[in-house]
Amino acid sequence: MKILLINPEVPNTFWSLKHALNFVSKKALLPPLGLLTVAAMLPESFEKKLIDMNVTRLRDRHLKWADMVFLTGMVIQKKSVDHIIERCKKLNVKIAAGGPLFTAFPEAYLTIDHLVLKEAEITLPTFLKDLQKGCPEPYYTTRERPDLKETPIPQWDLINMKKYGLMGIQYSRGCPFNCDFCDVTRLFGHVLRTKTKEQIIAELDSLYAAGWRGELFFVDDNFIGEKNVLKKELLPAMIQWMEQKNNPFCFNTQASMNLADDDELMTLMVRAGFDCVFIGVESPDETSLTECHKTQNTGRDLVAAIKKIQQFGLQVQAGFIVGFDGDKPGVFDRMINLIQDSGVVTAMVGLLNAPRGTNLYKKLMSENRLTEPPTGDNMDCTMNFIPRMDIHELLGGYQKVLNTIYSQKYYCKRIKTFLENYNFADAIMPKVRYSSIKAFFRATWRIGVIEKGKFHYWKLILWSLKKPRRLPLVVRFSIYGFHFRKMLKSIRFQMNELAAASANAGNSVG
Ligand code: B12
Ligand code: SF4
Repeated sequence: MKILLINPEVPNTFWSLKHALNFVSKKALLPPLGLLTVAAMLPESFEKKLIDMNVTRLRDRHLKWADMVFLTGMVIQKKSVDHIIERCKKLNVKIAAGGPLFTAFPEAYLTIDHLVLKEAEITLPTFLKDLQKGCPEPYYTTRERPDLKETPIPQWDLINMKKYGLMGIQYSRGCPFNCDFCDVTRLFGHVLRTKTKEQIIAELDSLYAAGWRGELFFVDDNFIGEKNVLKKELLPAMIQWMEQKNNPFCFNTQASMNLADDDELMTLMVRAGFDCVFIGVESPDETSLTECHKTQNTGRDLVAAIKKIQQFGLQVQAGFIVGFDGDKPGVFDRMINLIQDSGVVTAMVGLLNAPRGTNLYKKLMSENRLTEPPTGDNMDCTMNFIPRMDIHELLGGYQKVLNTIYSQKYYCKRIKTFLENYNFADAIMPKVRYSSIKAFFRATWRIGVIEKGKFHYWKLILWSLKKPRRLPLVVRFSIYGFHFRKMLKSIRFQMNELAAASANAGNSVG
């Protein structure tokens, strides 16, 4: 049987880093790890091809080759998903679809031949059995959550690694916390399920053998959900592996703020090669943090906690949200101060949205405040509910935060704040490669010669030369900044349209 696995196109967003990837001649940030994992679960007798539409064009000849298309998707890929479904229908190619979009909105895709929902480790084997018997059902789902000990190594040979900025690896699923806007716990549960250290070492070996060097993203939603196992088992094994192989990788991941409370864990993570963590900081205000049950962030000095993590050798990227019921007009300035003072260079500020099934969604439904389904992009100026704050005030404040933190002046100031606090001593830094040198020259031309405000770039470069270890990070941040400024331009445009639309429709935003 011939299976064509398709990852639909993702629009250009703050998270896609598309403008930044151009500097290093990469097409996409990460490969579709879900599809690569699913591919590895298929029988060996199946022929497989994978088209990631973010790096390769999907042609009719690809579809005609296939006996069945295996389609994945996030909500943000909806437009491309709809287009693929239409093309498959025209060419009479059957589809089996799975992944977060279909699991969250199955009723919107009942015309698809086979929905294989939730985690494939459970639903896929039943589907495959039925398929081989010649009687596959239209709908497969489960209430169970699989043990990750059975999850295979992703099938790397289906992609061209050179097209991607990072490779992905997954250690755990689930998160013990209960933030009310987050659908990770609805998708993957509160009980953390992990792979064994042997599985992770085998995955590292497989990536190494496939020729990958450089950055690896642990895609876990909260890598530190089970600290003791990390400290006793996984991290020591990774430290040993990295030493043996002469540090071929550096790692980044997502973690909760309580990382700052555990010096031993931070030390071990840095020794293992972690140099960056993404943390959901969300809000400078205790009331808003309490409102959304972000208990791990309450009752602490957030700036001090972030700085402490940086001092251990981990860059902190962070997510922030405005639009909580408890947000007062002063929240915007407090958020700018928090971001600037803590030196979070990559700060992702979004408008609150309520994904379906979350506690926030249920609360808003009971208050009759839900509008349209979320678009899946928390930075496209849409909300799927009516906020408490006046919409113009909220959008104006949001715009002010974005305009300020991504302005060259504030952005460069933040880079300095971060680098002055960051401990390089123990960090395993990404090795300088040919592509980094090329990126430096491209950045110098694009940001240092062509772009407005170039003196900020040159000031920063000259400043970094006092301590040359800072230079690669300064160049990298400058390239990210270029992407953020480009995205901001399109957001401004959407903002204006949205403000006009909401003026016509009273206070609601959809
Ligand atoms: C890595 C990641 C990214 C990466 C890239 C993802 C990529 N190229 O695949 C980056 C950082 C770019 C990213 C970005 C975003 N992401 Co993201 N991301 C993740 C994350 C953390 C891990 C995904 C992953 O690799 N998992 C590991 C694999 C093995 O699991 P999986 O993909 O779920 O696949 C399993 C099943 O779903 C299923 N399956 C998947 N596909 C298929 C297909 C078939 C045919 C079958 C049978 C089964 C199947 O089987 C697999 C094995 O069990 C998830 C959260 C999570 N825990 O999954 C969020 C998540 C997928 N992201 C999400 C969102 C919202 C975003 C953003 C839109 C955020 C934003 N607000 O802007 C952006 C935008 C995208 C962009 N412009 O690039 C949401 C999606 C929600 C939804 N219902 O669609 C998630 C679930 C997190 C969340 N709850 O908020 N993301
Ligand atoms: S800590 Fe992160 S992953 Fe866990 S529930 Fe909160 S937002 Fe979701």
